[in-house]
Amino acid sequence: MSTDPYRPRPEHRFSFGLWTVGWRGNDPFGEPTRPAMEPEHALGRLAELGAWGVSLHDDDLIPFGAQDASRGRLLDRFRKALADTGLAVPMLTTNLFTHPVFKDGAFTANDRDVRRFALRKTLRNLDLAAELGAGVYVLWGGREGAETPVAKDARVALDRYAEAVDLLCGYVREQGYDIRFALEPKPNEPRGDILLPTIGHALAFIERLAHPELVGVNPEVGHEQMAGLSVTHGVAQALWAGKLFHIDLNGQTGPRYDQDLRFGNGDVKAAFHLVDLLERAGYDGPRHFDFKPARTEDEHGVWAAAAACMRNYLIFAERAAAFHADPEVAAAKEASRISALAVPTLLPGEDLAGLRAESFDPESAATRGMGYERLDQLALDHLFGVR
Ligand SMILES: [Mn+2]
Repeated sequence: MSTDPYRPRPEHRFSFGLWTVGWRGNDPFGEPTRPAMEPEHALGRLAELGAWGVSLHDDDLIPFGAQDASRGRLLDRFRKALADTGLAVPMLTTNLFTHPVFKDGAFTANDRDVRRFALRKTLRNLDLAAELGAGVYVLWGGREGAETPVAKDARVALDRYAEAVDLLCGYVREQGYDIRFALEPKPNEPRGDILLPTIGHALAFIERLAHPELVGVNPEVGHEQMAGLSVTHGVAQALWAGKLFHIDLNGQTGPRYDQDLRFGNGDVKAAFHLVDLLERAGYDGPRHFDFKPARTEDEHGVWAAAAACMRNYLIFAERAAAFHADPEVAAAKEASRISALAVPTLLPGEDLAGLRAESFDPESAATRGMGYERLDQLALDHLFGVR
């Protein structure tokens, strides 16, 4: 029995995209720096490291355009590796971005036959998701966008986007699949501008669908930060709306290209507060890492990065728990009136007439300090491990 408190175990529900540890390091300026990795090898190493699940795009396992016979062989090998390792498959998704046919989008491509092909590709992979027991199906529309406003009327593109999601929800209901969809927002890259760019856009879109109960979000840490937004506020709103179906944990340093750093690299403070939020909210979905091990690394570096994602999550969770358990923090929270925010502004039995009749001295109220500087430093002291 290991005594390392940061050792990941399956009950932590850590999962990894097959495309993350399998990323070969190719970027827009350089060729791959690592050889291809067999999915079975990836599953074996992930299970050894303490991961619980693995997620995948259809094309991660079965090359685009593969014949039925080779598809069957690859799936058999994958099913055997799942049985051998005990890994779950909590999430599947469709690759609707790599092949040049998707250069103008998939569900929102101007070419109708491309849209119909994208639907067929997704329906086929939904059947596999159901067979593998995936409860979440992620829709990342990386190519659903444009480089110029003349390319498409975004209002019409959203009609087609909603039509596609409605058709997929209808299919899942008709088949009786226990699958929910999770939209993954991203502001840009690979398109100049992508539709549903933030968590907020996606949440608003969902409410206009035929089956909003079947659709939630899959926020990615770096994607919100690319838009210069607070990922904790965005994820908190998704939780508030009952829509956090899945999450992509990684790292990013501010608005720039999509870095997909390992979780804990990049904005450490935001990562710490995000874990605190997820743990306090009782989020019980997959803790999924969508990162790219730096292309400077060989395979040892890949596994070091994967292990570090899980280790960092557990460190943040432990540090956050220590922060909340600290009596000095409790006193500081009281001084900051943190719990007072949970008291309704108008209590039951009170009315607006009573509220309007109250007297209040804004000059004296304005002199009260909030104490956030002290509270924030206490959080940092815990994060730094000096308390
Ligand atoms: Mn990303």
